[in-house]
Amino acid sequence: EEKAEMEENNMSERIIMCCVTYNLYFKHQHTLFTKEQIGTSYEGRPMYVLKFSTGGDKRPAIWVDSGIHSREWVSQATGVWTANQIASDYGTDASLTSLLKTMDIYLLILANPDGYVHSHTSDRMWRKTRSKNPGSMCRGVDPNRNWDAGFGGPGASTNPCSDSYHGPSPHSEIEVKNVVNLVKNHGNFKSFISIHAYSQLLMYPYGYTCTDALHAAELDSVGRSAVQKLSSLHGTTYKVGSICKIIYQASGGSIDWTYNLGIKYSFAFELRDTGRYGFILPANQIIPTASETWLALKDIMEYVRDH
Ligand code: ING
Ligand code: ZN
Repeated sequence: EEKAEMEENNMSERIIMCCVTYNLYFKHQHTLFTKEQIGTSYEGRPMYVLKFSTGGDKRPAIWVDSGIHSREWVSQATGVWTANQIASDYGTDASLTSLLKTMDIYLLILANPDGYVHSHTSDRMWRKTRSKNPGSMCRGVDPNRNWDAGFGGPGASTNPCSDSYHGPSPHSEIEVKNVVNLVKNHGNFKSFISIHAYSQLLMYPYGYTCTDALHAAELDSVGRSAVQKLSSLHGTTYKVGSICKIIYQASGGSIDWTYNLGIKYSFAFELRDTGRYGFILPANQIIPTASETWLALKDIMEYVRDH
């Protein structure tokens, strides 16, 4: 009976993106989200972004991506969980509902689909894209060293066999280019959040330099508020700081590029854990990780809405 009622009242859409299939259910009559193709990957997989919107035209928006590094599996899993959470919380969660009255949320769950497939089929520790490197036997470019922000500087490798190979030129990777095109065409992103694992960090620009970003103090306080919310659920502790100061110098990262483009609230998460399991995080930590992260995401989104 309950099931019949669900089918009657709820709209749903089945989303299939290479190895990820999920159903989003939502309890209201208008369409809360659309699935937009932003391009295809190197190996030809369609790349879809979910756009959560209640109307308007290019409303101020928040970007969230997961899975830019394929082996960081809790990232993609958190992306899927978050999509479902937005769809089911809309209309009941006051904060999310008010946010979606004035802003849109874009969610790219699989920022590196070819790598993700490869990490399932051949090499669990695969991080990069799967593009061919002319003159080398090694494949792939680090999609988080490929952005046009300090490109080719410290913390990126010139060696195609390295896990942090920056690639032949900025935005050489089609997966990166697809996001660059969408962000530039849209022109109204207020926040850009990229989800990695692991280390339990919430980071802001810069990665390519240890010099403070203009808004470092504000970003630090937004970050500290967000991780306080995150910790309130299961007691997970996070550190907050600039990429360069808190993890390592890394050039060509996505959030440095978006920050320099003018998207002030650019952040990157490193989800659980701190290294006990690392990339091979046990499945029973997926939902606790995603749910605590959601509290931080919502806190950032509320701040962005109000500023
Ligand atoms: N960490 C990130 C990396 O690409 C990072 C850290 C984030 C660097 C944002 C630059 C910009 O190395 C992981 N785990 O991939
Ligand atoms: Zn990563």
